[in-house]
Amino acid sequence: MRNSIFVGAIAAGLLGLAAPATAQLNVICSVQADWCNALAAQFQRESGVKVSIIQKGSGETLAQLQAESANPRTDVWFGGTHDPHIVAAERDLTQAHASPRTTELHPWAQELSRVSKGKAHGIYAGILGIGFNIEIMAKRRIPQPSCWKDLLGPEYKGEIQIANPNSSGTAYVAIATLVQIMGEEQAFEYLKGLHRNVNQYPRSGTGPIKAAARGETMASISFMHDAVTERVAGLPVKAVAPCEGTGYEIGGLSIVKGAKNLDNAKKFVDWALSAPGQRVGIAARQFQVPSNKAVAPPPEAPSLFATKLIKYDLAKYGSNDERKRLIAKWGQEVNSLPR
Ligand code: S7P
Repeated sequence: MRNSIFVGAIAAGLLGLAAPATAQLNVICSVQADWCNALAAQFQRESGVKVSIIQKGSGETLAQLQAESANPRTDVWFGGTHDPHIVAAERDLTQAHASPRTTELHPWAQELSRVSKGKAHGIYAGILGIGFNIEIMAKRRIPQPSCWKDLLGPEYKGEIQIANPNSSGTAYVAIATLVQIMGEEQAFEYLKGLHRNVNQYPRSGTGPIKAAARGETMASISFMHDAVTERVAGLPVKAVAPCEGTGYEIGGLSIVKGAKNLDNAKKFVDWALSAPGQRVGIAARQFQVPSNKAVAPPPEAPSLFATKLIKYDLAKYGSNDERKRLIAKWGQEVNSLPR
């Protein structure tokens, strides 16, 4: 999706974001298209800055920022899971920004700024869960899953989707979560068992829940808020937080090092972290938990408090070496196995 809508200088000046008519901002956006489009349109309207926005998953965005690092074409990376944002910070692909909005954020979001040395800002939180198509399960008289271990049962043979961690931040959060819950050896045994039941590892983290919603797969490993998006659209899906506990993402927001439109990038980040900026996601019917304390989560959003959450080790699992090692190990020991 490439969206390039210019709203003229008439609107410029709202909220003190006035900019010259030629002002530009190039954003890569790793949330769903509705939210990306709404962000671009509203920031343009309020600031007069012409926003060019491309939607791309988290792992793919990290690869793009690396590829263009000698001559960056991107100014801001909005959304996507925390680990690749932390890796980008460590590889010096992004730059620190002391946003005046940081103190308005929940402690879990400020933790991302701390670990990334001020380069990545937390914009939302999302809980990892198991998604499933309730109609298929009811028709086959299969009990709804409630634990990670349920997905190893023979009734799930060829019925599960999880994205490919080489391209998807969601899938990497799943691997890192299982390692933190079970220990590495057990987690890889689990992933090998799961592999026998997987029908596909799609590129994008949201692909599996969309497939479950359409009845193309019975179950998925997905962020729970993405299941809510499908459900409010009228599709027969549900998601549960597994009984053994689960992990979560902190959606990141980073300014690219060497950004050609640095002042606009800073304005965008400060606006996106503000309460009005965060309400754009809610208006676009997205159900992550907003990081600004002044913004109440939408009532349908899965609650961070009602879930048995692990204390995700951002520094360890967001480090370049650990992420690379776990993804390579998954490729060699899990994805290479026959199904
Ligand atoms: O917007 C939905 C969402 O689940 O998508 C992002 C996710 O990282 C998609 O990218 P990947 O393809 O890399 O998994 C999440 O950050 C976000 O909550």
